[in-house]
Amino acid sequence: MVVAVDRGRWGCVLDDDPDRRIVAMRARELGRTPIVVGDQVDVVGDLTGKPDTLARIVRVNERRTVLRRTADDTDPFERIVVGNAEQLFIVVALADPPPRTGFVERAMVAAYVGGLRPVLCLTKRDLAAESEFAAVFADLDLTIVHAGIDDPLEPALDLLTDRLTAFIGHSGVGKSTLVNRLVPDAYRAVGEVSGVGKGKHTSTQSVALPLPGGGWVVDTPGVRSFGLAHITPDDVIAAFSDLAEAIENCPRGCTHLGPPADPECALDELPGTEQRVAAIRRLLVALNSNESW
Ligand SMILES: Nc1nc2c(ncn2[C@@H]2O[C@H](COP(=O)(O)OP(=O)(O)O)[C@@H](O)[C@H]2O)c(=O)[nH]1
Ligand SMILES: [Mg+2]
Ligand SMILES: [Zn+2]
Repeated sequence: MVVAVDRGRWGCVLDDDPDRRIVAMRARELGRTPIVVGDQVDVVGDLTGKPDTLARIVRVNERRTVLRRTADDTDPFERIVVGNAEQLFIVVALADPPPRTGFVERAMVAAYVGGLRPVLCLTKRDLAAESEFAAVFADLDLTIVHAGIDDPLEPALDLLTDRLTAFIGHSGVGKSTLVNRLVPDAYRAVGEVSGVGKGKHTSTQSVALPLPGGGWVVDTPGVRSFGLAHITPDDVIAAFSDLAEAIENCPRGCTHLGPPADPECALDELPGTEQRVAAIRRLLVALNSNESW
C-alpha cells in the first residue's frame, strides 16, 4: 500500500511485512498514471527497505473507492486524493471556526460518489453546544462521532480500527490535534495553517499513518479546496440505492431538484420518502453552490 507521496517517490508498506517501509519510483511503462496514498500497487526490485534503495511500482490495482476533487467547480481536471479509503471523516468544529453545513454537504457528496462512508467528526464541544447543527443531516446515512480534546477516543476508534479512513477539514478545526491523539508518534503540527506559501517543511501531501490498534488514517493537509466539477446530480442520486432506479423515469435533463425547476422529477412520486428526498436535494443544492471550501 502506498502510504506517502513525495516528488516522484512513493513510500510503500508491504502486505507480508507492514513494518518494512520501502521507497519506490514509478516504472516507465506506467507513464503518468496517478499513484496516490491508499493505492494497492505491485512492486519489484530491491524491497529490503534499506537506505538508498529504490523499488519500482509496476502496477496499480483497481481502486475499490476513489476520493476525488477538482481545484474548483469549473476546473476540468480531477485529481485523486486518496484511493481505497473506506470512510471519510469530515472533521468539523462546533465553534472557532463556526461549522458550515455547506462544507459537510459537499464532503458527503464527494464521499458517496467515491464509494466512501461519510462520518461527521465533531470537535470543540467544550466551546459550543451541538444545537441544531447535526440535526440537519438526520435523514441521511451519516454517522456522527465526537472527538474533541475533552471527548474519549473510544467511539472514534470503534469506527477507525482496521479500516483506511481519510480525514478532511478546514484549517483550525482540530484535525492535527485529533490525529496526534490517535497516532501518538504522528507529530502532526498543531495550530499551523496548511497549504500554499508556507515554509517548505509544511506538508501539503497526504500521508497514511498507522493506528496502533490496526487500520490507517490518511491526513490530507493540502486539501483546502474541494471542487466537485466532476460530479453530476445523477452521480449523487446513483449513490443512494433506494432512489437510483426511480430517476430512470425522470424527463431528460432533470436535475432532480423538484418543482419549480423540475416539476416532473420522479423523486416526487416515491411514497414515504419526502424527508429523505428533501435531504438529498440539499446535497444537490450544495453540489451546485459553486462554493469553495
Ligand atoms: N477548545 C478546543 N480546542 C481545540 C480542540 N481541538 C483542537 N483545539 C485547538 O484548536 C487549534 C487548532 O488545532 P489543530 O489541530 O492545529 O487544527 P487543524 O488545523 O485542523 O489541524 C489548536 O489551538 C488546538 O489546541 C477542542 O476539542 N476544543
Ligand atoms: Mg493541521
Ligand atoms: Zn429527477
